[in-house]
Amino acid sequence: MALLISGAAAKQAVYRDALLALDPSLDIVLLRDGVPDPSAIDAALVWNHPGGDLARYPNLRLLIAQGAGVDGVLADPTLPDLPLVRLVDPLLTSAMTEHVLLAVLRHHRDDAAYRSLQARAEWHPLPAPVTAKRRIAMLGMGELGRASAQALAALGFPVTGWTRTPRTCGDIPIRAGADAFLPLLAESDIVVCLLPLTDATRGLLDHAAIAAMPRGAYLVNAARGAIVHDASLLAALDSGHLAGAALDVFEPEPLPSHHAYWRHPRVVVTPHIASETIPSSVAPQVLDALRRARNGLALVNHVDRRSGY
Ligand code: NDP
Ligand code: OXD
Repeated sequence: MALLISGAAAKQAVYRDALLALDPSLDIVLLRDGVPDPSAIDAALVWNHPGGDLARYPNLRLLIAQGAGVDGVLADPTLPDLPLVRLVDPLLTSAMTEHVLLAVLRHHRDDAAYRSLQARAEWHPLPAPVTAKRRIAMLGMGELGRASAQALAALGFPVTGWTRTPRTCGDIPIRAGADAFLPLLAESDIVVCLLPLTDATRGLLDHAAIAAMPRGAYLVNAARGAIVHDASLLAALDSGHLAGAALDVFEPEPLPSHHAYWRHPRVVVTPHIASETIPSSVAPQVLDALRRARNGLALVNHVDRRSGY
């Protein structure tokens, strides 16, 4: 049986090489090269897989997403009802923590203001920011949100997490459920979004949510673009209700060149680079998933398709 790999053409080969380095006996087919025998495919390692294609492999038994978020995989209406696992990787987590720290600290330490002062050669110290008074809401306290929340708390920021189900995370308080959402936003100076995109989170950061944030608050979205209602965010930035936003993810991607975010003075745009999956780092868990599925063992990081993450 063979593993099918999709995704960006060049990356398909990088995944293949990383997997073969661990197990040269693997039979691997790259989607970019065509699939001579669809019945030979029993597992697929997928990203941006062409819609409808996964329904044409009669012996497919396992889907592995090439990332942490599975919204793209689940978006295919013809996706076969098969076990889906996602990646949880220390390098993915630490890269996201770096991204979140950078975005938060850039705002917290008035970096935009100092850059424009420098551009005018003006020596003008601003009031020192008080870390202990900058309240941060971490929306999503999963693999990525927890690590970012812990790193921010270690710097002295008061961090509160938000989850779907009640959770604990050391000393970091967590509020759960829809009723806790707006009250948490109302008392947060920085909101970091690390939620999965699901039916429940699509458009969650809408006009009402953004209006609930205090005047001068800041938004960091490194989750998925469709969680934010763009027109509401732009209106809040234009009016000065929000001080700014650091956005790594958009709907659609790539962000069209005419989009207002690109040139907005209060927006920092990055091209979905907060945390990239590194094939050599995740290859052992891909192999493990494959072995488990082929031997009928319980899967790790198995996605609950009802909740969508
Ligand atoms: P996890 O599945 O580990 O965690 C998701 C968290 O979100 C959990 O705490 C979960 O709550 C919470 N959550 C889910 N739905 C809701 C809801 N309706 N209300 C409140 N809380 C909710 O995900 P990861 O931390 O691994 O990844 C998060 C997302 O980050 C990914 O789905 C992906 O979209 C994005 N991502 C972005 C990258 C980038 O480069 N920009 C890179 C990698 C991922 P509970 O604990 O109760 O289950
Ligand atoms: C992911 C991503 O979900 O890269 O892993 O966005």
